[in-house]
Amino acid sequence: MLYHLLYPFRDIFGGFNVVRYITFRSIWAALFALVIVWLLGPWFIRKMRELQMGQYIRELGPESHKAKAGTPTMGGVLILLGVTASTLLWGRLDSFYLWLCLLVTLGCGAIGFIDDFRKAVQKRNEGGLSARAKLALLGSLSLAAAAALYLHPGYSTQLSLPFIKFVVPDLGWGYVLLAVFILVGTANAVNLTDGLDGLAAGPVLIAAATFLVLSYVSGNVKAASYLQIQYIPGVGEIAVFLGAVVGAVMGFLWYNAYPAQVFMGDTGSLSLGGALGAAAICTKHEILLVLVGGIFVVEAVSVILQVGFFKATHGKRIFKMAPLHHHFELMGWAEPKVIVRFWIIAVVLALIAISTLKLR
Ligand code: 57M
Repeated sequence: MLYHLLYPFRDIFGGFNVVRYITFRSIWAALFALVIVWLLGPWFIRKMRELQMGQYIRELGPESHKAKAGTPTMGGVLILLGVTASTLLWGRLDSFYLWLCLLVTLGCGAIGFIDDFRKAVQKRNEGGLSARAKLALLGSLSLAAAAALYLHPGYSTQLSLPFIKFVVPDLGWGYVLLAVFILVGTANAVNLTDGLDGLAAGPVLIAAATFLVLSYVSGNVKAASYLQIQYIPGVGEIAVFLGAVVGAVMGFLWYNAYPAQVFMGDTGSLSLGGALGAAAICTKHEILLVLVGGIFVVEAVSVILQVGFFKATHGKRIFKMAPLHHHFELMGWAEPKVIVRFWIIAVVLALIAISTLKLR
């Protein structure tokens, strides 16, 4: 909004010219979102305690998790507030990609909120939306977003492959199906990862920062042609949205760091997963998301393998418990050790992903 308010007056006051730059607005979007979440955090946590919107803990979980019962949840509301306010303030409101990312994030957040709210009201972990209802809602939202992208003039249905420069298969309408799979898959994978303090927030922050860089270069004609990646006019603007995500998640992590004072709930995990999926498809770095979000992929695959093996063998397990973070906990690693090691792996994966821009 500031862009539209200040830029027209750059001839009267030269300083207003600065709002032209995506880099400047991305940094301030991050700082603004961080301050909002950081300032509202204590009030929100107090309010959720008063309303008794606390977490219910599953019986079969690791013993150490029982002490977390009653921790305020739905911190995702705070994250969404920070992301939305900051994106609207610092973003260009005539950007299609910016609106697409923001609406997917808010839509996934709304689905998560219904789930969290029902669990909180019914005061049990199984009281939320059924898995099927959640999947149907996420699928419909993703289909709407994918169709909007498909119909957007100039948006290509070609798939960029990391390491390979000259093979860019055109998926045509099949791209819509791929985009739905990516959006639903990422939202669910981040949700599964969100089982230890800061375990989802850390890698989301790292992945959003990585996509911030990728969106900037994909939307910059010189950088894109230098790196020989697809140039997507206008996509650079989602760097501002991703700046807001980075800032809001940092502000949230302040309170979600071990020992957590608040959990993000499905409101947070589904919306942040949706945000990363949307960023990956808008920037045409769909396949690279597997690397950037490698932690989420491994967590989701651990669940698929565990459940599949469990069913096939009538009760045998590959891991001590799935998702994977529970396996390490049950091996005796302290919770902060699992969390920080997963963060380190997320940073390594992000660095490798960025380096693939030159490995072509
Ligand atoms: C939700 N939610 C956390 C919190 C957070 C198919 C199956 C593998 C599904 C999976 C599942 O339901 N996963 C998705 C994970 C829960 O956190 C809440 O949920 C929100 C995210 N959706 O924001 O509101 C618990 O996680 C802990 N937590 C923290 N710190 C945080 O910052 O400590 C969360 C955030 C919280 C808290 O304890 O209560 C969750 O794990 O429930 N199911 C599972 O994950 C279960 N796995 C399982 O049953 N595995 C079996 C199967 C696959 C054969 C096995 O391996 O034997 C585990 N869930 C729990 N304990 N709690 C089992 C053990």
